[in-house]
Amino acid sequence: MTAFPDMMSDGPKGPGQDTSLLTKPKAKTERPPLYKVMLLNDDYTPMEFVVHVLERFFGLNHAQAFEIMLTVHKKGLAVVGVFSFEVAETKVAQVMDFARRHQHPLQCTMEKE
Ligand code: TYC
Repeated sequence: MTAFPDMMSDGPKGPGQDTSLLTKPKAKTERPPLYKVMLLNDDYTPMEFVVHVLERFFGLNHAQAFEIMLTVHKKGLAVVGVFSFEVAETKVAQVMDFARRHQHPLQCTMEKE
């Protein structure tokens, strides 16, 4: 103890000095994993159908959709977007369902980035 309160370390706290209700900063801030959604080539699905799929489910304009379709056609597959797990899963399901309903063998898959 000292006669001078200013010099004590455990005296009453001034404004902004009471940290008892503050949560500790997180040690790590991990971002959720991302998933690549890919389209696979086949010999039967019409090119225009693939372009339509890319416009409809991936929000691509016609030129972008055509370019990605051609990449898949030539290289066998291409990444068409990168999403959270749930969004990727939904896109894959939408594309697979749409292709099946139109009786095209188009395949769409996802893979952790
Ligand atoms: N190879 C198909 C054709 O020649 C076109 C195609 C492109 C199919 C992309 C699937 O993901 C695909 N008609």
